[in-house]
Amino acid sequence: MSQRYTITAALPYTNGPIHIGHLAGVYVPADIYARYLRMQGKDVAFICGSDEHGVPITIKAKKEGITPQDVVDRYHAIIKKSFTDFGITFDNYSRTSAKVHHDTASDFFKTMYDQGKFLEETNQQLYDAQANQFLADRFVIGTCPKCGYEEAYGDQCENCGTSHNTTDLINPKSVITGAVPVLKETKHWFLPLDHYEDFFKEWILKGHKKDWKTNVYGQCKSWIDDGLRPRAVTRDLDWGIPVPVEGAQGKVLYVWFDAPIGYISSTKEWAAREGKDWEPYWKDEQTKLIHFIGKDNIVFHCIIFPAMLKGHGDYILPDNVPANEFLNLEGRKLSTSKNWAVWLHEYLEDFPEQQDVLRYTLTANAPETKDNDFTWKDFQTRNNSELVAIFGNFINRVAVLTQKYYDGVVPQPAAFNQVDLETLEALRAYPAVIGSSIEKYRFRESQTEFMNLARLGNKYLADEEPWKTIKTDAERTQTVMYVALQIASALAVLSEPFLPFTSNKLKSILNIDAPLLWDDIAHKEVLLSSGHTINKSTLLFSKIEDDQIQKQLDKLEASKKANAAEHAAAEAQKDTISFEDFTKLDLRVGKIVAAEKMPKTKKLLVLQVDTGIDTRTIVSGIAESFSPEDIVGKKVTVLVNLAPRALRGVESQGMILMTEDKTGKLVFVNPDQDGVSPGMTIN
Ligand code: B3M
Ligand code: ZN
Repeated sequence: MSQRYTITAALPYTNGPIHIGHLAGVYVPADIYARYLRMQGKDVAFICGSDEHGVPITIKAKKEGITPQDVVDRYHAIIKKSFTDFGITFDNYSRTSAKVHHDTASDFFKTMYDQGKFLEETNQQLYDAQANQFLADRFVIGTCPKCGYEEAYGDQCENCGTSHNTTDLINPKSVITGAVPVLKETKHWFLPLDHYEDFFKEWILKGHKKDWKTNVYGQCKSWIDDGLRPRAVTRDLDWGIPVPVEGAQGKVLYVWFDAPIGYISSTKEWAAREGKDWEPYWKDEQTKLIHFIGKDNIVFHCIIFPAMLKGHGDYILPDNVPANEFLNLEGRKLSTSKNWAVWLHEYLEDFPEQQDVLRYTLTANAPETKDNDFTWKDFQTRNNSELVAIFGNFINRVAVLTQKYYDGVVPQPAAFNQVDLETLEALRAYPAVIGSSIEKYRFRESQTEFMNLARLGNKYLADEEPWKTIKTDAERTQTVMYVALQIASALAVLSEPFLPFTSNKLKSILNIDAPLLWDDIAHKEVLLSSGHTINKSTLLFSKIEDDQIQKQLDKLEASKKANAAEHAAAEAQKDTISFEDFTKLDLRVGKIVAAEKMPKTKKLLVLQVDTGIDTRTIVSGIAESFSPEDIVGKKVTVLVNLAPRALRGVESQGMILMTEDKTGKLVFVNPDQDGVSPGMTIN
């Protein structure tokens, strides 16, 4: 029996399409891994599906005046198509609104409930009295109790990754109405994580989990060291899976309780379709369960879901959880709501049939050990200088010369010289080298090794120069072309996990139709036999031009602007003030007559401002948006009677009124200019 693997990839929320961050962090690495294992002849179930419950979906539905089901139907279709388009080879892609999932999650809860694995507690939860609704999870934002981030969600802080209860938030605010929530009693079921502390110490801290990635192990350790607390696994909401016990009307399972069970239900759906038994994939101790996720999902996959699996009792635990850090885009955090993203469906409109270029760039820059940046310039360079210039160039030369010299027939080699033997020997080492990096979840490294094989081919041809020897030494040329064709066919096979579309193209150029396994490259005496005929060459990759890149940068610029305008309206109004309060402010037009950087600071400029009353010093935190020479001579709005205060030893005698567009750029208050829109706060 070959080793069995259950590979899961985080179930994407169906409240929007997916972007490059999703692909880079989760789906491409998971797909490389799954494809590689299949090529190793392993028994693989690669499982995913849409996560269709949870508050963000209901918020989106409310905003658009449609039902949550409408929202999930729309995005489930778009997301599923993106995965297919990018060659992500899930064995099954399900959805958590499917009946099999509702049944599986209900049963799971019921089994734990019947075994007394939950605490039932009535306590106070945040309630929005205006909206008549409890504020679960993302219905509330406030200050993170751990890191102080002011826009933390009720269930999790996106800044530090901590997951908490809504009542832990400092200064909570309802997302629905903006109201300050009140406390109201309600009953819920809690998973007593504290009861599992010893288990986690044993399993993660003392166990073999030290071989988990350091970011993953570190987060788990910090959680366990902080002490685990009970977590509510039910919610007062009307969208989700009804809590399947008496006295739970109007309550549903917490989305993070039902979603990971989605992996199990998706496996069931797959097995039923394929006529297989799903149970060994989740219950046989020999099966390796691997969860591919982003770093914000670590606690759910390493603590909460394992506690559920353990509490339930029938299931295996994850062998590894190779979570990635985040990908940024052109220096900024990717964001669905701010439309700061490269959407997969849009990418394909602009770069049709160039899925592999994106897969390649995302793997080359994968945020494996730290957050990483995607830039369009780098994308272009990776394509033009690596895929086109190295891999594509090598294949093109091999294919064209084989056609030209031998009418496409693989020639008979003569005796191999030392270089040939070393080259063939080096070639045979690649499957193990690439594979070993993949097995360690080091996908960047594995792809670099793969490209080293293409480099090897390129160098071999450049050194042996068959285009020269053809004039003088027919036998030598045959040998060189034969060796080069062996390298080309190894590339066709070993590229499959990374560049699946290219792999297919190359296999068809080389006319390879027998499925070659990974290790065949190391062990088969001959990969492409003499006498075999290859097909006409087509280019594997094409150059990406500057104007194509500029178009993408322009798109991002436009989204910055649109977003600034949209965001402006969002901030809630402050408390009403009296007219008297207002007249206390002495606002004047001033003119900046001199400006210089405050030494040893990044943000501060020291300005001399002519206020009409006097020329005074004002220290302003605008140095990251303006340089001194940009602003001398500018007329600005000044609050002149603000109490003076010393900044870095310089007394500031007033304040220049500024606003900030959503891209973080400060602008002077002059409402009639680009980038300024209604609702922006002046301060
Ligand atoms: N739906 C993905 C996210 O946090 C979340 C994953 C569920 S995996 C069970 O974007
Ligand atoms: Zn935080």
